[in-house]
Amino acid sequence: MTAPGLAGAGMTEAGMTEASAAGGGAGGVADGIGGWTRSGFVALVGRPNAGKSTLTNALVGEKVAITSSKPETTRRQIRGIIDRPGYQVVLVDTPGLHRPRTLLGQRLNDMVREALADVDLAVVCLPADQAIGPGDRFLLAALAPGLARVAAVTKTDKVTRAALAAKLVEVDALADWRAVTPVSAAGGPQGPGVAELAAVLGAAMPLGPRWYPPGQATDLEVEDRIAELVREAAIERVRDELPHSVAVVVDEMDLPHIHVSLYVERDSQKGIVIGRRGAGLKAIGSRARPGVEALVGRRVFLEIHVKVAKEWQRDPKALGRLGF
Ligand SMILES: Nc1nc2c(ncn2[C@@H]2O[C@H](COP(=O)(O)OP(=O)(O)OP(=O)(O)O)[C@@H](O)[C@H]2O)c(=O)[nH]1
Ligand SMILES: [Mg+2]
Repeated sequence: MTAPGLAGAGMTEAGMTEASAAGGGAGGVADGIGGWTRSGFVALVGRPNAGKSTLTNALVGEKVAITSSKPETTRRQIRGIIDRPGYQVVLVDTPGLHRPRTLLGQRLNDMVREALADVDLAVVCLPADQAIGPGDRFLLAALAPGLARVAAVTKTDKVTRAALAAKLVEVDALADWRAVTPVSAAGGPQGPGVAELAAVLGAAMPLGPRWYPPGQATDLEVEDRIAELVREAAIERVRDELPHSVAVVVDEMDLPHIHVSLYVERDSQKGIVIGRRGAGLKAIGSRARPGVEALVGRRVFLEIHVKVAKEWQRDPKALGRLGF
């Protein structure tokens, strides 16, 4: 996951000359001492619904990851870039680590482990309004012993000050943290603790180049971001197991027309998504469109076709076709 040209994460000052000779990095924009800044990779991990993607967006200052009240929303590693004077932190938002029920679930957990193998630091997200459970302990045990870790106690707006104070004490005792930071990301970049957390991460990074040019918020292609926005809109409309059954692919961008396939796993689900006289599908399009239009900078027509890919969450071939 690290950028080419350097030996990997955790570069030291002693390695600077050699790294510099190996040539820059994607951005090539430098500041700080000798043209170097603090920069590195940080994985956001935690159980499903812990607030990882909401926090990623708040830290980046732009929506790069979709979010929802339903667990297991994130299905890939999503890089979100914090770029500030003196540092650049490449956040890697990950799927929630969970007990897998399907092949997809196993692959999502594998993605979390892969992300953790290649970062300078892990931010462990622990919701303030939830008790610390076996899932959190499992995750902590899975972190490599030498990996620096910061606890983000998320959703602090959901608890009283007294409950938050008790939670911070409890979290502090859980591991050898670089920092334990309370944060409320629902309000975006201005949310309590967001700027403080960004500064903690920036200061914890090794010296290095900017990996991404200023202004780039994510590594995702625009097609992938559109597919995710459509999936977010679909997840919002459906219940029970159906959010997990939805997968979205952008087939073609022929602006202003964008052709999108929305996959479900069974015929019965197809009917639910389309709704009476297409009302469900129309609602998904209306909900997704503003975000898509903001992304491509013009009016668009989202042409969403609902298709069935039988039991795709359990089928290795179908998973491959859908990019897992
Ligand atoms: N009140 C409040 N809600 C929050 C906050 N952060 C996240 N949420 C809500 O918590 C839910 C889950 O947020 P996500 O950011 O999607 O959580 P996640 O950890 O990325 O979830 P997965 O991708 O499924 O693992 C959403 O309904 C968010 O709106 C917060 O600071 N305050
Ligand atoms: Mg997420």
